[in-house]
Amino acid sequence: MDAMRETSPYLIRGEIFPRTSIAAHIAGQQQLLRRLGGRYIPDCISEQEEKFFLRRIDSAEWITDLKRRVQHYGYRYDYTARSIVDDMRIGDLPQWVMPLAERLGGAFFGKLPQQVIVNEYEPGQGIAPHVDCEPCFGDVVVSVSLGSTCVMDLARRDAGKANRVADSGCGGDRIQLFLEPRSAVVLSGDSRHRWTHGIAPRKKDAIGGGIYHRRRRVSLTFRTVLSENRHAGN
Ligand SMILES: O=C(O)CCC(=O)C(=O)O
Repeated sequence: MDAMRETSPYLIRGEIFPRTSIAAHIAGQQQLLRRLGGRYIPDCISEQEEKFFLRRIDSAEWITDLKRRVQHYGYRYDYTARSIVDDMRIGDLPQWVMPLAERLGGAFFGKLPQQVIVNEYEPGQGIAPHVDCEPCFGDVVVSVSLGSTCVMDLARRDAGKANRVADSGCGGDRIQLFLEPRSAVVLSGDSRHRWTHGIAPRKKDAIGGGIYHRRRRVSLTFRTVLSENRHAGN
């Protein structure tokens, strides 16, 4: 994070917050996530790419059976059965997402991811805490944020009721990740398998000393798909 970013105010929808506190939060979450085998990468894509992806996504058809709208590429996913079978293969990923899929493939997956799910969250919408289907998907999951900030909650899977906030050694039970537009969060290792991730259905997030009003956020989640006819037991 450069000096500009540390000291200049953070302007979101006309509200100004000091950079320092949210910058400190982000630096902390980067360390915590690394200890759990994950990564947080600010500015993983450019503003131009963000606009381009949003245009492509908005010109495609949405699936509307969930509380939030989604689009599936590569493979469909059955949220009820929590399974992926070979006949759910739609085809190759679309051309518009390939340059990013190749970049993420090289950096994090060691191969080309085969599935992208687009999630759209209007302010007040979220996603329940979950661990991505383990028999369906590989060990790395990468989510790229477009359009808005939001807080993603990570919670230790076997956490009791105490719900202690994570300390610097990850001794706690939950971590709040501040996801910025154009950032990527990489869930791998413990953060993929031993911690749940979810987004509370809120219109604003209080974090790092500021209040961040959510706007429409669209995420692109990249996964590799494990072999056919696997069914999740969780
Ligand atoms: O919106 C996100 O960044 C996370 C999406 C997610 O967890 C999922 O699709 O399972």
